[in-house]
Amino acid sequence: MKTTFKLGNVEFKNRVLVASGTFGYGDEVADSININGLGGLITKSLTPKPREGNPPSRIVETASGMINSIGLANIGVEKFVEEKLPLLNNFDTVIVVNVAGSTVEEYCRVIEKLEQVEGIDAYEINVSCPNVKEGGLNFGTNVKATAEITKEVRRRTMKPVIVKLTPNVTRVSEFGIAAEAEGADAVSLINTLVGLAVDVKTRKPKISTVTGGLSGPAIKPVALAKVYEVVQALKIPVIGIGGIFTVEDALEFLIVGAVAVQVGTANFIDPASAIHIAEGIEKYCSENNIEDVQQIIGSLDTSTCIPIIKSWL
Ligand code: RRO
Repeated sequence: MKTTFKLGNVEFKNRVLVASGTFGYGDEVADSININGLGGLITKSLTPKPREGNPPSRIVETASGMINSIGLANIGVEKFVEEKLPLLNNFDTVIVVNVAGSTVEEYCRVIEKLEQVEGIDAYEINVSCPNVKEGGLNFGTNVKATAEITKEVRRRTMKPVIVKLTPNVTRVSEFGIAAEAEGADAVSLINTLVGLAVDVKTRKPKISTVTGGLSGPAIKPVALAKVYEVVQALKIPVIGIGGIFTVEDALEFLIVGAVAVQVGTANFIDPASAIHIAEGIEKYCSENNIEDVQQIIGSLDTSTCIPIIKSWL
């Protein structure tokens, strides 16, 4: 049974990665789960300098998901290289560093620093953080800025570049097309949807920044529709993210056309979720006489449907 896939020269052992911001830098769970069972590990977003992030409350649970407003809290690229990367290099899985910044120049500084060290396989460029004033969504909701960041990052590395897209736009495929045109190797989506929760006793927002990013099972159907849209519009691979908790959830994204998936919010309940899902995909394939997971990808049968939206662009 073949479970592997490649992005550029990088081979992933299976199709299930852990999403940025839901797995720290891997060190906190390294003793309790088998990290080598992951298709890949994506770090929390790194910026040139450490960031404290937003004040509390910055996480709240909702009926079928959670809202976060972490505000890009991270240890900064230098501390990551000194203190976290050596541990990550002990693992036999693909290491993807998620990169963020307030300006194009900041993204470039992170890449330039990381290009000087060994042990990083690929980059995910976060143009989609919903919770910071500068950068983040400002880039991710502006096609030109998305193109510019992709172009500048591409000039600085030969490693695979994955651009992570926000769903908080009208037509997400326009952003995918811009990233593809500037040399991205893949896109990943969706980042969180802007959400709001209110405490009716105090009549205050439950999150210090009023709104935050909604994730979890609530967003899966939105994510599937956005992935479907982008798969139709792009030639480069699409990585699906959004409320994946079960093997079936992951299979839905693969069937719609994602080459791989990322498990996010589920890690807060069980950090081994992605490993169980990867094992479950393998089981599904062997039970259905599928020799290569690739055979499932894009196998969605719409022949009996009348698509409401036929052309996305
Ligand atoms: O740190 C955050 O608040 C955050 C980020 Br960078 C992101 O990309 N998505 C999200 O939901 N939260």
